[in-house]
Amino acid sequence: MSEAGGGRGCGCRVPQRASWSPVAATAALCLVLATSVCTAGAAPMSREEKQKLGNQVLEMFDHAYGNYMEHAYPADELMPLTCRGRVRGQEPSRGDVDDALGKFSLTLIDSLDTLVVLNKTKEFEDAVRKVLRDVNLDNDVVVSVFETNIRVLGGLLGGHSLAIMLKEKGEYMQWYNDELLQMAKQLGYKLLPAFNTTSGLPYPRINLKFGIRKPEARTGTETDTCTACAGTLILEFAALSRFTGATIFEEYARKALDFLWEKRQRSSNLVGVTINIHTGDWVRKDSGVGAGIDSYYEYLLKAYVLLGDDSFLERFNTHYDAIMRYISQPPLLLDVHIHKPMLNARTWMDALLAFFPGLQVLKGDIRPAIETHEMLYQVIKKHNFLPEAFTTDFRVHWAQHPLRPEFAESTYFLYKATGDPYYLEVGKTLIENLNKYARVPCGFAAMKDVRTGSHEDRMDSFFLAEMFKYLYLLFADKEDIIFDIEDYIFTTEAHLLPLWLSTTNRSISKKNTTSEYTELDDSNFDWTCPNTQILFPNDPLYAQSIREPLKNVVDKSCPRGIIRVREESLRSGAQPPLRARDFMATNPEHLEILKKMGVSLIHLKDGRVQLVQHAIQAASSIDAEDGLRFMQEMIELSSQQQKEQQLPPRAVQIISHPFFGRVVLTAGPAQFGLDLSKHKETRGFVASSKPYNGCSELTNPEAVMGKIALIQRGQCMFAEKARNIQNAGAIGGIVIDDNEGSSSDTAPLFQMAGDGKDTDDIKIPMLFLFSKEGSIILDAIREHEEVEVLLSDKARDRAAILKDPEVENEDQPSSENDSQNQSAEQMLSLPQTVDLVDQETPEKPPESDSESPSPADTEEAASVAPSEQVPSSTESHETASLDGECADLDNQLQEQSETEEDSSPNASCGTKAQPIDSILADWNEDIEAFEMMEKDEL
Ligand code: DMJ
Repeated sequence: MSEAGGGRGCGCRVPQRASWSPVAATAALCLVLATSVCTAGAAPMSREEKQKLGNQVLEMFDHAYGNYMEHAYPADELMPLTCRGRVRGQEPSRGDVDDALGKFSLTLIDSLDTLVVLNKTKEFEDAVRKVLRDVNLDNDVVVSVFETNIRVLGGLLGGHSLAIMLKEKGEYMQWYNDELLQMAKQLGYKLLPAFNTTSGLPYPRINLKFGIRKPEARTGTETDTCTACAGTLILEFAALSRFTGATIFEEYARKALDFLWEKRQRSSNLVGVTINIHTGDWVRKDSGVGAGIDSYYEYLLKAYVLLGDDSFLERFNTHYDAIMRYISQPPLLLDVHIHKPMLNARTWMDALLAFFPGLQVLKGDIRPAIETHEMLYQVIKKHNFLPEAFTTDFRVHWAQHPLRPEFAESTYFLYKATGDPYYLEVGKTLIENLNKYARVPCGFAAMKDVRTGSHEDRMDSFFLAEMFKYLYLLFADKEDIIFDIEDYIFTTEAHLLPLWLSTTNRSISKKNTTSEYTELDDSNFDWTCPNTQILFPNDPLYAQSIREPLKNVVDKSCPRGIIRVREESLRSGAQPPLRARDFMATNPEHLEILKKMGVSLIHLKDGRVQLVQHAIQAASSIDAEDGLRFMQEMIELSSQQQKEQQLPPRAVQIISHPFFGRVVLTAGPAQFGLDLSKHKETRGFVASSKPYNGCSELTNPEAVMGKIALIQRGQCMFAEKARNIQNAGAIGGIVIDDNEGSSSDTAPLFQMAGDGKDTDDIKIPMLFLFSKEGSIILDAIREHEEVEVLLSDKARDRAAILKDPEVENEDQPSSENDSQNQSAEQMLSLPQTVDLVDQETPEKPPESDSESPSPADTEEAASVAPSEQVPSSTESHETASLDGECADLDNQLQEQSETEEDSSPNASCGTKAQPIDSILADWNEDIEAFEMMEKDEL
């Protein structure tokens, strides 16, 4: 059995392994290949079209890989906007995200096995030689253990796996003598010092040259790591052990997994997002299937597939049961608290969870996989890509999209399981969107903001490791691939490991397993397999019928309708609880309800009102729960209102040859001049003004007349520059930052303020670009002389731009943006005031792909509220005890455990009041959890 496709009956090809239970395998891993089945609804795709799309994927890969090799190699990554390599230390730090870069030609290593999957065997041979010749694993760089494992160790092992396969075939790689494996082993030993903790959980970072302890290492003081970071090692480490016979790697990875399993919250069977590597305490007690946890679950199931060790399946199924009970709220997957799993921990989802439908396919649970995938697809149809985070009512929560492959991965697995051509159409859309919105002359650029279509100078290595593999495989027939993909398992980075490893050097698994199970306990999970061999042929509308009710879920979404159904259903017949959006501070009835919910109003000296909730003052536990929800809603409402009052970023799109609209730069607006959000875009050729700072009358009016003038920031007010270029006849202006190296990747956008006087006389649009983005235009002028750009609120469709060169330049005044600020050339950073441009980009990148997003709008409740509504809630970490909750409509609700250790599922079911001590203990714990989450999210 491989995850790539199935074989017989319930779809599992079962390798012959001594102790591996074929019953368990066939029953639990229900991936079904139904290629001959075509469900009604989506028309079958012809072989020609599939081939055409496959070829398109190949061409796109060539564009990405070719540009990396030409312009970036041997650097770790390509910077596709500036067309050069990203070398750590030479670019402004992006924070933790840079920990993937170890000066080891990351993208090349991550691409190795993709080359073979895509039939580029010669290029593979060449790439392996380059890795052996050029890559140094002994650099004095601090790297993420997790990222280095999944991308570099996994890349080397995937490369090795396919190198020996090719060698055996007899044509290519005849010279190969396990050199990649030797490098992998060297790297494995470099990572081992990270495991030197009493818990066996690895430190999150390590210095490749100096390890952890030595002072030169500059790392080793961390106390926390994410669950996925500690729990995503077993496939690579076990493969390394089994390939080499050095058992230590598998032992260490098993120990870390054993520890995590021991630390699961015993009543909910969930794990938190971050854990203390020394004490084993959960640091973040929220739990989902996305950022921070995702591949921990993935590796439990896949470890069972690769290693045939029942205890991994047992653990996976126990967690899966909990996930489906608490986190899955179809079609949503929402984070909850590990101690109070009926309480949602947030009202947004992150993009990393898009891998989960694929994992559900591997598990054999097709229905919820179809549902969640469909929901995600609709979010994509709305925004072209999956934003890093989006709310339960499908608004953008964090607008970035670094070309993540998870959705393509799930699409591939769903196609393999259902054979429904609908998923081919989905893949086609992904290809189209990548080419339309992310493709730039020098590769593919991450989306900085899916709403504006602006780019980031970034092409992560996983784009080559994963995206192209899954897209190519989606359209490929068996004969299009030179080996049998079903003999391999995909790691989380889509590296291929051969299933025959399960029977090689397997002594360690027996010797060191610390699982508490001696015999497989299957009482807690369902062994039945949704046998799609029966399902689909008998009911070709099956997948479609699951998708159908979700078709309009994004457009017609109403958060209330989808989430909290469980709570509301509990009180059928009861008065619906007060919602934050309906609340009016002047309504005495509302004030009464507030009191019942334990919420008090505090009038602050500055006229604002603060809301505080004390669960123990609520009339009942249900009121306390309503109070908690009310507070959470109020926080959300406030931050949303703040956002709405802010202005989104603007876009500068280069439309002339050879860019043709592909390069979109994120720009800051001005508080004066033409407001591009209210008027059509301004289009024109660019010209540099003289003097370049634009602080006096221009000496080259003939050059800027009818054009968009480029001016350098500094030495006078923004408004003064605008007047000078306007007087010279410019139709717009772009101010370029004089602070060399600045970029919207690393600095918060801001809105150019006026000069404190009336700026109604400024009619032209003005935008601001940081230096890096500005230099892309300046370089373009140097190279191509005539450079035409579009100034707008968001990137325009390329086809429309190219068809319709006549774009109106409306010359409307903008009067609403007068500023009273008196200082010269004010730069008002966003968080300080609400009337500035909304950056809508994360304030800090996640530590790793497995860390939570940090959206700008997750700050604590703001001091803004609609008029007539209560203005503020700033101290709202309060929560309520949940005694009295018994069952929801699905009979899924279990009573909340009161302490981590001591809980029996039905102990307090009933309306009986919870003891005050227990309420207080819960309350403190929740406050702590909320505070922690808020801190993390900020
Ligand atoms: C990849 O590096 C891996 O899939 C990882 O597990 C999380 N996601 C990134 C890509 O988004």
